[in-house]
Amino acid sequence: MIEVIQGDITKIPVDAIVNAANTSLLGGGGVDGAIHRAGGPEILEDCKKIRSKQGGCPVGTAVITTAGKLPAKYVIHTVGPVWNQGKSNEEALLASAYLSSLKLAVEHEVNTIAFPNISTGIYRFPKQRAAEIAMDTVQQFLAVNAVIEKVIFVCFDGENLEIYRELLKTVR
Ligand code: AR6
Repeated sequence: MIEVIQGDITKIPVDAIVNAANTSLLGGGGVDGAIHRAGGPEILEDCKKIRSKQGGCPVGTAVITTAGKLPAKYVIHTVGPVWNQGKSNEEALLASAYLSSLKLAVEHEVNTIAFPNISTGIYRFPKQRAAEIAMDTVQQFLAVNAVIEKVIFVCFDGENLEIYRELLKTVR
């Protein structure tokens, strides 16, 4: 089941929320900043442990940490591509960010997961195309995977909300 809502992802009581992080895993602005601020220092502690093991998180991949003080159980940190006029394999990398997050969620028996609109803020990926990729990737995954029961797309801005609401009509 796919839901679309408008809101702040740090407030959503699901098994896992996804963070639009960067390769350093050390935090940043946008939704990344909001998650670390609201979740407290435990999240960064976990990120640093992962960094010392694997040296960061490549674009299109994902890692999982505690959610600290957030109502979620886990934060899945994924790194979307920086938009470069479509010249740097951005579409495949964005799909990979969603898919890697979903696979990691299943490994941790996550039944409910919330995604922000990865790469559509500071990384400037065109919102319509990003939403199509997100919706397609999630839909295809849910069709063959029974562990994840609910995926919530949490839109922060009204433009993304409208785009996702329109797309959701086409998947029903
Ligand atoms: N809840 C849900 N969505 C949010 C929230 C929130 N609290 N805050 C912002 N958004 P961005 P990116 C939306 O810029 O483009 C960071 O510095 C926002 O409106 O957070 O993937 C990282 O460290 C937009 O639709 O992520 C990276 O360096 C979406 O979240 C870089 O930004 C993604 O915007 C990643 O850039």
